Amino acid sequence: MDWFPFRMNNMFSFASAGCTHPGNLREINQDAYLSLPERGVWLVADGVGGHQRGDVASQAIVDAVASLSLEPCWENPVEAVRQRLLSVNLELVQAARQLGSGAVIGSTVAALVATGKQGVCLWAGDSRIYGFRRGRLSRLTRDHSQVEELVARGQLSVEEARYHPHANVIYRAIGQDESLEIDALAYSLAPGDKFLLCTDGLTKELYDEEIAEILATGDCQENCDRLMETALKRPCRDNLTVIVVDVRAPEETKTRSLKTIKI
Ligand SMILES: [Mn+2]
Repeated sequence: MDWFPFRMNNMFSFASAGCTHPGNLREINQDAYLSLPERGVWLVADGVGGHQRGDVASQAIVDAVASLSLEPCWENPVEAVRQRLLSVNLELVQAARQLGSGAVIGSTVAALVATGKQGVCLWAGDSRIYGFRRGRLSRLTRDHSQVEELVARGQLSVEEARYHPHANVIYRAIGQDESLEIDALAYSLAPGDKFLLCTDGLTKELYDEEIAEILATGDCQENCDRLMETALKRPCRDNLTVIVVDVRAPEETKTRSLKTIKI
């Protein structure tokens, strides 16, 4: 578990834990993730299934955003991450073009950027971010998938979407097209909040109610371990990746100790 009590541009401090696994069937893991709790940035990426080089795409996203941490400060962290995602998109589109015949080197992305009092979700594809506050789990992202569209139009139930033969079909991903729209959603942060970032490998195995029950007790490391263990006891035909973030009030201990100092 990574724990960073001191923040640079954040009003909160964060602990986070992440894990990725190929699952019970696949040999290659095309998922990747990045945790930068000292910067308030986390992301999961899921290499687009059915295409070769999905692992290259998800790792390229991780590397592009990770390289940001070399910069001493970010004026606008959300924009900094968004720009990296847009440029890695162009790089992947160009790399695929060199392979020819409509090749795609693609990956989903779901990124959480904490800045000031807000957590901002940026995403493309069907990897998800959930918020967990006072026992309630809320999905913050909306999948860019065919089945999610059908659910939104009332043509499929959530349960039908889960087992639909086209459940894996996404219409947006990094590396899919030169023009890329990255969805964004801002969520106000509060001490005690948790966030879960995950690829669809997790949500194919666990219902939201089960996820909520696991997040209800323990810290981010325990939550991350239990989510992985529970999913891996099931068929788990896909790769799966989980990051759990705990939001804490900033520098609580430091303030308390300063108050007791007497000269
Ligand atoms: Mn997947």
